[in-house]
Amino acid sequence: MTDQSEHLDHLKAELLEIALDAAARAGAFLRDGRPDDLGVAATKSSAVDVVTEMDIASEKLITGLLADRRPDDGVLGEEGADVEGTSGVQWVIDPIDGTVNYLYGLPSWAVSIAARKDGETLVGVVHAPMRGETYSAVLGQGAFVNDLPARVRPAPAFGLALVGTGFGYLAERRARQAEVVRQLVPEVRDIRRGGSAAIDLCDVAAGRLDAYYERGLNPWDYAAGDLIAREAGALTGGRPGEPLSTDLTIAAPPGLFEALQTRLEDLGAWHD
Ligand code: LIP
Repeated sequence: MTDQSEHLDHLKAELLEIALDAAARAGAFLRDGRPDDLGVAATKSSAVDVVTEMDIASEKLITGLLADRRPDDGVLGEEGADVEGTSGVQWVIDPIDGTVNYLYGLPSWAVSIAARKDGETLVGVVHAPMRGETYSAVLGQGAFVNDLPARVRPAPAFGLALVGTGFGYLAERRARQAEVVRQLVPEVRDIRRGGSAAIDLCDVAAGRLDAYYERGLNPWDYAAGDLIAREAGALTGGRPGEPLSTDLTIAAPPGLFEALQTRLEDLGAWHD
């Protein structure tokens, strides 16, 4: 092993340990400290795009830990964290993915933390406290659910696929997304809408969904789950020939990924 690859492996191990620690601390804070009277602290793109005091507090907890452990890193967080950094490492954080679920007391929410080096995701952690599960991956080293290896379900026929998706916060986009899913639902086994992209991507990784797609996600929604899904054997991407992005995020095992990507292109799932 060269010195460079040894250094990279050491960096990956350090970033994983920090991501797991930060996600666990934020997850315990969110699970145990959720106020009974939790309300909406602010809205963003629309009246239903909400932020709670716990989103903000969770991001502050995570960024504080990162600043202590790796002060020269960059940070991008959903609730405003935006630090350039000088180390080449950037943390991408969703302090609560599934905020509306958390607000309503539904269990499907997670803390999502990814670490990128020069634009490539090296480490992804998605911690789902109400499931008692932590999904993790290190580039080139596989994906795990807690301590067990995660592997995608073998690709089924298109008509037997259980497909996850989600909807944005703007009424016009939701109407368009509903039109896409209206055409898709009779063509597949069924649709699931869990409310957390990070968990949906990890469910593909764990074989609990055959596929997932969504338009309108932000990097903090998919950064960690994308790596976890890929390390579990999924293909991820957007429109044909494009990486996943806000335009369109798709994850599925080979064989199903291509069929779903083609169908979504035909349905215009990549535009409002
Ligand atoms: C959510 C995503 C979900 C999407 C929601 C929302 P948030 O992220 O995880 O897949 O359908 O509209 O964007 O806002 O809870 O961090």
